[in-house]
Amino acid sequence: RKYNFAVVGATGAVGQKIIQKLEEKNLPIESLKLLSSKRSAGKKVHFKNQEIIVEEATDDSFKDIDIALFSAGGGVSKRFAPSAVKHGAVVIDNTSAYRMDENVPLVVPEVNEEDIKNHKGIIANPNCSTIQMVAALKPIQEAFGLSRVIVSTYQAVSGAGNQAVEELEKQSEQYLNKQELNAEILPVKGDKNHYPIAFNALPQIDMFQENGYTFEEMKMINETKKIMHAPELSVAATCVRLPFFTSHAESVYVEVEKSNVSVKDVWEVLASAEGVKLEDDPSTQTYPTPLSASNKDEVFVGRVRKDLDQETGFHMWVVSDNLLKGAAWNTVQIAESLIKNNWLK
Ligand code: 11C
Repeated sequence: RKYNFAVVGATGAVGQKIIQKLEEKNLPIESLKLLSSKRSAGKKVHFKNQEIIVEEATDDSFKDIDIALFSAGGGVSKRFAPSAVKHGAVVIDNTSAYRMDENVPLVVPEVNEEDIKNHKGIIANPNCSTIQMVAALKPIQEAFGLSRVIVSTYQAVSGAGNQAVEELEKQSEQYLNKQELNAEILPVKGDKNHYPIAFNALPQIDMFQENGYTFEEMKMINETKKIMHAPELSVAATCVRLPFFTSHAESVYVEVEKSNVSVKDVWEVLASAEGVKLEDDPSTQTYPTPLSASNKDEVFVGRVRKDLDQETGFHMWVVSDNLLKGAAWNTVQIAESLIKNNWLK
Protein backbone atom coordinates (compact mmCIF):
# COMPACT_ATOMS: atom_id res chain seq x y z
CA ARG A 1 0.00 0.00 0.00
CA LYS A 2 1.02 3.58 -0.65
CA TYR A 3 0.36 6.62 1.52
CA ASN A 4 -0.69 10.24 1.13
CA PHE A 5 1.96 12.52 2.62
CA ALA A 6 1.92 16.23 3.46
CA VAL A 7 4.92 18.40 4.32
CA VAL A 8 4.13 21.59 6.26
CA GLY A 9 6.92 24.17 5.94
CA ALA A 10 7.85 22.79 2.54
CA THR A 11 9.94 25.79 1.47
CA GLY A 12 12.03 26.06 4.68
CA ALA A 13 15.56 24.71 5.13
CA VAL A 14 14.38 21.53 6.91
CA GLY A 15 11.24 21.14 4.72
CA GLN A 16 13.43 21.05 1.61
CA LYS A 17 15.66 18.37 3.15
CA ILE A 18 12.58 16.33 4.14
CA ILE A 19 11.37 16.35 0.52
CA GLN A 20 14.86 15.35 -0.62
CA LYS A 21 14.96 12.42 1.86
CA LEU A 22 11.43 11.25 0.96
CA GLU A 23 12.62 10.95 -2.62
CA GLU A 24 16.06 9.50 -1.89
CA LYS A 25 14.80 6.82 0.53
CA ASN A 26 11.97 5.85 -1.79
CA LEU A 27 9.10 5.82 0.69
CA PRO A 28 5.79 4.31 -0.55
CA ILE A 29 4.20 7.65 -1.47
CA GLU A 30 0.86 7.78 -3.28
CA SER A 31 0.69 11.59 -3.22
CA LEU A 32 2.70 14.45 -1.73
CA LYS A 33 1.03 17.70 -0.70
CA LEU A 34 3.32 20.63 0.01
CA LEU A 35 2.02 23.25 2.44
CA SER A 36 3.37 26.57 3.68
CA SER A 37 2.36 29.99 4.90
CA LYS A 38 0.52 32.32 2.52
CA ARG A 39 3.85 34.07 1.78
CA SER A 40 5.45 30.98 0.19
CA ALA A 41 2.32 29.54 -1.42
CA GLY A 42 2.53 29.29 -5.20
CA LYS A 43 6.23 28.33 -5.27
CA LYS A 44 7.08 25.22 -7.30
CA VAL A 45 9.11 22.37 -5.82
CA HIS A 46 10.61 19.36 -7.64
CA PHE A 47 9.75 15.89 -6.35
CA LYS A 48 10.72 12.84 -8.40
CA ASN A 49 9.67 13.76 -11.92
CA GLN A 50 6.96 16.20 -10.93
CA GLU A 51 6.71 19.87 -10.11
CA ILE A 52 4.46 20.37 -7.09
CA ILE A 53 2.89 23.75 -6.36
CA VAL A 54 3.10 24.73 -2.71
CA GLU A 55 -0.32 25.50 -1.17
CA GLU A 56 -1.25 27.64 1.80
CA ALA A 57 -2.00 25.43 4.84
CA THR A 58 -5.61 25.53 6.04
CA ASP A 59 -7.67 23.30 8.34
CA ASP A 60 -8.97 21.46 5.27
CA SER A 61 -5.53 20.73 3.85
CA PHE A 62 -5.28 17.43 5.74
CA LYS A 63 -8.29 15.60 4.34
CA ASP A 64 -7.13 12.15 3.16
CA ILE A 65 -3.57 12.70 4.40
CA ASP A 66 -2.01 9.64 6.13
CA ILE A 67 1.27 11.18 7.34
CA ALA A 68 1.92 14.91 7.88
CA LEU A 69 5.48 16.08 8.47
CA PHE A 70 5.54 19.48 10.21
CA SER A 71 8.56 21.78 10.16
CA ALA A 72 7.30 25.35 10.12
CA GLY A 73 7.82 26.50 13.71
CA GLY A 74 6.00 25.72 16.94
CA GLY A 75 3.15 28.15 16.31
CA VAL A 76 2.19 26.52 13.02
CA SER A 77 2.30 23.06 14.62
CA LYS A 78 0.04 24.18 17.48
CA ARG A 79 -2.31 25.78 14.96
CA PHE A 80 -2.60 22.92 12.43
CA ALA A 81 -1.44 19.62 14.00
CA PRO A 82 -4.79 19.13 15.81
CA SER A 83 -6.69 19.57 12.49
CA ALA A 84 -4.39 17.08 10.80
CA VAL A 85 -5.00 14.54 13.58
CA LYS A 86 -8.76 15.18 13.44
CA HIS A 87 -8.67 14.29 9.75
CA GLY A 88 -6.95 10.99 10.61
CA ALA A 89 -3.36 11.86 9.77
CA VAL A 90 -0.40 10.94 11.95
CA VAL A 91 1.71 14.06 12.56
CA ILE A 92 5.49 13.92 12.90
CA ASP A 93 6.38 17.28 14.38
CA ASN A 94 9.84 18.75 14.06
CA THR A 95 9.27 21.67 16.47
CA SER A 96 9.42 21.95 20.25
CA ALA A 97 5.61 22.43 20.48
CA TYR A 98 4.73 18.94 21.74
CA ARG A 99 8.06 17.34 22.70
CA MET A 100 7.57 17.34 26.46
CA ASP A 101 3.84 16.48 26.29
CA GLU A 102 3.46 13.15 28.09
CA ASN A 103 1.00 11.89 25.46
CA VAL A 104 3.49 12.50 22.67
CA PRO A 105 6.35 10.07 22.01
CA LEU A 106 9.70 11.82 21.44
CA VAL A 107 11.65 9.54 19.16
CA VAL A 108 15.08 8.79 17.77
CA PRO A 109 14.48 5.43 16.07
CA GLU A 110 17.92 3.99 16.95
CA VAL A 111 17.20 4.76 20.62
CA ASN A 112 13.46 4.34 21.36
CA GLU A 113 11.68 3.20 18.19
CA GLU A 114 9.11 1.20 20.20
CA ASP A 115 7.74 4.43 21.74
CA ILE A 116 6.25 5.28 18.33
CA LYS A 117 3.52 2.70 18.77
CA ASN A 118 2.09 4.59 21.78
CA HIS A 119 1.29 7.66 19.70
CA LYS A 120 -2.13 9.28 19.82
CA GLY A 121 -1.75 11.06 16.50
CA ILE A 122 1.36 13.16 17.16
CA ILE A 123 4.98 12.01 17.34
CA ALA A 124 7.69 14.57 18.11
CA ASN A 125 11.11 14.81 16.52
CA PRO A 126 13.71 15.97 19.08
CA ASN A 127 15.99 19.00 18.90
CA CYS A 128 18.98 18.47 16.58
CA SER A 129 21.69 18.69 19.23
CA THR A 130 19.77 16.20 21.40
CA ILE A 131 19.30 13.65 18.60
CA GLN A 132 22.98 13.22 17.79
CA MET A 133 23.97 13.03 21.46
CA VAL A 134 21.43 10.35 22.43
CA ALA A 135 22.37 8.27 19.36
CA ALA A 136 25.90 8.07 20.80
CA LEU A 137 24.78 7.69 24.44
CA LYS A 138 22.33 4.82 23.88
CA PRO A 139 24.87 2.06 23.11
CA ILE A 140 26.98 3.21 26.07
CA GLN A 141 23.94 3.21 28.38
CA GLU A 142 22.96 -0.29 27.24
CA ALA A 143 26.41 -1.79 27.63
CA PHE A 144 27.73 -0.09 30.77
CA GLY A 145 24.90 1.92 32.40
CA LEU A 146 25.03 5.71 32.46
CA SER A 147 24.87 8.02 35.47
CA ARG A 148 26.02 11.43 34.28
CA VAL A 149 26.36 13.46 31.08
CA ILE A 150 28.02 16.88 30.68
CA VAL A 151 27.93 18.32 27.18
CA SER A 152 29.30 21.45 25.53
CA THR A 153 28.12 22.11 21.99
CA TYR A 154 29.66 23.79 18.96
CA GLN A 155 26.60 24.50 16.82
CA ALA A 156 26.23 25.57 13.19
CA VAL A 157 24.34 28.72 12.21
CA SER A 158 21.85 26.80 10.01
CA GLY A 159 20.21 25.65 13.27
CA ALA A 160 18.97 29.22 13.64
CA GLY A 161 17.50 29.28 10.12
CA ASN A 162 18.28 30.74 6.72
CA GLN A 163 18.50 34.32 7.98
CA ALA A 164 21.31 33.32 10.33
CA VAL A 165 23.13 31.62 7.45
CA GLU A 166 22.87 34.84 5.42
CA GLU A 167 24.02 36.88 8.41
CA LEU A 168 27.22 34.81 8.74
CA GLU A 169 27.91 35.17 5.00
CA LYS A 170 27.46 38.95 5.10
CA GLN A 171 29.42 39.48 8.30
CA SER A 172 32.32 37.35 7.00
CA GLU A 173 32.59 39.65 3.97
CA GLN A 174 32.29 42.72 6.19
CA TYR A 175 35.05 41.41 8.48
CA LEU A 176 37.43 40.65 5.61
CA ASN A 177 36.71 44.06 4.06
CA LYS A 178 37.47 45.69 7.42
CA GLN A 179 33.91 47.05 7.68
CA GLU A 180 31.74 47.23 10.77
CA LEU A 181 29.84 43.98 11.42
CA ASN A 182 26.08 44.32 11.16
CA ALA A 183 24.31 41.98 13.66
CA GLU A 184 20.50 41.70 13.51
CA ILE A 185 19.64 38.01 13.94
CA LEU A 186 21.98 36.06 16.23
CA PRO A 187 22.18 34.90 18.94
CA VAL A 188 18.35 34.87 18.93
CA LYS A 189 16.17 36.75 16.49
CA GLY A 190 13.51 37.56 19.09
CA ASP A 191 15.88 38.66 21.90
CA LYS A 192 16.89 42.28 22.64
CA ASN A 193 20.61 42.27 21.84
CA HIS A 194 22.41 40.97 18.76
CA TYR A 195 26.12 40.16 18.51
CA PRO A 196 28.33 39.30 15.52
CA ILE A 197 28.76 35.58 14.80
CA ALA A 198 31.55 35.91 12.19
CA PHE A 199 34.94 35.08 13.74
CA ASN A 200 33.21 34.85 17.10
CA ALA A 201 31.52 32.34 19.50
CA LEU A 202 28.15 33.04 21.14
CA PRO A 203 27.26 31.19 24.36
CA GLN A 204 23.52 31.70 23.88
CA ILE A 205 21.23 29.50 21.77
CA ASP A 206 17.55 30.38 22.23
CA MET A 207 16.19 32.43 25.14
CA PHE A 208 17.48 32.42 28.72
CA GLN A 209 15.29 30.60 31.24
CA GLU A 210 14.82 31.59 34.89
CA ASN A 211 17.45 29.07 36.06
CA GLY A 212 20.22 30.73 34.00
CA TYR A 213 20.28 28.00 31.33
CA THR A 214 19.14 28.74 27.77
CA PHE A 215 16.12 26.98 26.25
CA GLU A 216 18.46 25.01 23.93
CA GLU A 217 20.36 23.76 27.00
CA MET A 218 17.12 22.81 28.77
CA LYS A 219 15.94 20.99 25.61
CA MET A 220 19.12 18.89 25.66
CA ILE A 221 18.62 18.13 29.35
CA ASN A 222 14.88 17.34 29.38
CA GLU A 223 14.63 15.65 25.98
CA THR A 224 17.60 13.36 26.72
CA LYS A 225 15.95 12.05 29.90
CA LYS A 226 12.64 11.48 28.09
CA ILE A 227 14.07 9.74 25.01
CA MET A 228 16.39 7.52 27.07
CA HIS A 229 13.70 6.73 29.67
CA ALA A 230 16.17 7.92 32.29
CA PRO A 231 14.57 10.53 34.57
CA GLU A 232 17.36 10.03 37.13
CA LEU A 233 20.21 10.61 34.66
CA SER A 234 22.10 13.78 35.53
CA VAL A 235 22.59 15.94 32.45
CA ALA A 236 24.15 19.41 32.14
CA ALA A 237 24.61 21.35 28.91
CA THR A 238 26.34 24.49 27.63
CA CYS A 239 25.29 25.39 24.09
CA VAL A 240 27.46 27.63 21.92
CA ARG A 241 26.96 28.95 18.37
CA LEU A 242 30.03 29.00 16.13
CA PRO A 243 30.64 30.52 12.67
CA PHE A 244 30.20 27.52 10.37
CA PHE A 245 27.15 26.59 8.33
CA THR A 246 26.27 22.94 8.83
CA SER A 247 26.59 20.12 11.42
CA HIS A 248 26.70 20.46 15.16
CA ALA A 249 29.70 19.17 17.12
CA GLU A 250 29.60 18.23 20.80
CA SER A 251 32.17 17.52 23.48
CA VAL A 252 30.40 14.94 25.65
CA TYR A 253 31.63 13.75 29.07
CA VAL A 254 29.91 10.65 30.46
CA GLU A 255 30.18 8.62 33.63
CA VAL A 256 29.24 4.97 33.27
CA GLU A 257 27.96 2.72 36.06
CA LYS A 258 30.24 -0.25 35.44
CA SER A 259 33.88 -0.20 36.60
CA ASN A 260 36.92 -1.22 34.57
CA VAL A 261 35.47 -0.19 31.21
CA SER A 262 38.23 0.56 28.70
CA VAL A 263 38.33 2.88 25.68
CA LYS A 264 38.44 -0.27 23.54
CA ASP A 265 35.16 -1.44 25.16
CA VAL A 266 33.53 1.91 24.34
CA TRP A 267 34.88 1.80 20.78
CA GLU A 268 33.41 -1.67 20.33
CA VAL A 269 29.86 -0.71 21.33
CA LEU A 270 29.96 2.50 19.30
CA ALA A 271 31.36 0.75 16.23
CA SER A 272 28.46 -1.70 16.17
CA ALA A 273 25.71 0.82 17.05
CA GLU A 274 23.04 1.50 14.48
CA GLY A 275 23.31 4.93 12.83
CA VAL A 276 26.67 5.65 14.49
CA LYS A 277 30.02 5.74 12.72
CA LEU A 278 33.21 5.59 14.74
CA GLU A 279 36.03 7.73 13.29
CA ASP A 280 38.68 7.60 15.95
CA ASP A 281 42.41 7.08 15.48
CA PRO A 282 44.80 9.60 16.99
CA SER A 283 47.75 7.92 15.21
CA THR A 284 46.32 9.01 11.86
CA GLN A 285 44.58 12.20 13.15
CA THR A 286 41.22 10.59 12.37
CA TYR A 287 38.16 12.30 13.91
CA PRO A 288 34.96 13.79 12.51
CA THR A 289 34.49 17.54 11.89
CA PRO A 290 31.42 19.58 10.90
CA LEU A 291 32.65 19.69 7.28
CA SER A 292 33.32 15.94 7.08
CA ALA A 293 29.92 15.06 8.63
CA SER A 294 27.81 17.35 6.44
CA ASN A 295 25.39 15.83 3.91
CA LYS A 296 25.63 12.45 5.64
CA ASP A 297 22.95 10.61 7.62
CA GLU A 298 25.10 9.13 10.39
CA VAL A 299 26.20 10.38 13.79
CA PHE A 300 30.02 10.40 13.85
CA VAL A 301 32.03 9.82 17.02
CA GLY A 302 35.74 10.29 17.67
CA ARG A 303 38.25 11.35 20.35
CA VAL A 304 37.04 8.70 22.82
CA ARG A 305 39.31 8.79 25.85
CA LYS A 306 39.23 7.97 29.51
CA ASP A 307 39.06 10.72 32.11
CA LEU A 308 42.38 11.01 33.91
CA ASP A 309 40.86 11.21 37.41
CA GLN A 310 37.40 9.66 37.30
CA GLU A 311 37.72 5.88 36.67
CA THR A 312 34.22 5.63 35.18
CA GLY A 313 34.49 8.87 33.17
CA PHE A 314 34.94 9.14 29.37
CA HIS A 315 35.15 12.03 26.94
CA MET A 316 34.07 11.91 23.30
CA TRP A 317 33.40 14.16 20.29
CA VAL A 318 30.07 13.72 18.51
CA VAL A 319 29.30 15.35 15.14
CA SER A 320 26.29 15.12 12.83
CA ASP A 321 24.47 17.09 10.14
CA ASN A 322 21.91 19.15 12.07
CA LEU A 323 19.54 19.40 9.09
CA LEU A 324 19.67 15.64 8.29
CA LYS A 325 19.95 13.29 11.32
CA GLY A 326 19.21 16.36 13.47
CA ALA A 327 15.96 17.07 11.63
CA ALA A 328 14.85 15.83 8.19
CA TRP A 329 16.36 12.35 8.20
CA ASN A 330 15.16 11.52 11.74
CA THR A 331 11.65 12.70 10.75
CA VAL A 332 11.62 10.53 7.64
CA GLN A 333 12.99 7.57 9.65
CA ILE A 334 10.00 7.90 12.01
CA ALA A 335 7.67 7.85 8.97
CA GLU A 336 9.47 4.74 7.64
CA SER A 337 9.07 3.04 11.01
CA LEU A 338 5.34 3.90 11.23
CA ILE A 339 4.82 2.25 7.84
CA LYS A 340 7.15 -0.73 8.31
CA ASN A 341 5.67 -1.65 11.69
CA ASN A 342 2.08 -0.89 10.76
CA TRP A 343 1.80 1.62 13.63
CA LEU A 344 -0.23 4.24 11.76
CA LYS A 345 -3.53 3.02 13.31
C1 11C B 1 19.62 25.50 16.93
N1 11C B 1 18.96 23.38 17.87
O1 11C B 1 20.67 25.00 16.50
C2 11C B 1 18.47 24.62 17.32
C3 11C B 1 17.57 24.44 16.13
O2 11C B 1 13.94 22.93 18.73
O3 11C B 1 13.99 22.08 16.76
C4 11C B 1 16.44 23.45 16.34
C5 11C B 1 15.31 24.00 17.16
C6 11C B 1 14.34 22.93 17.57
O4 11C B 1 19.45 26.71 17.04
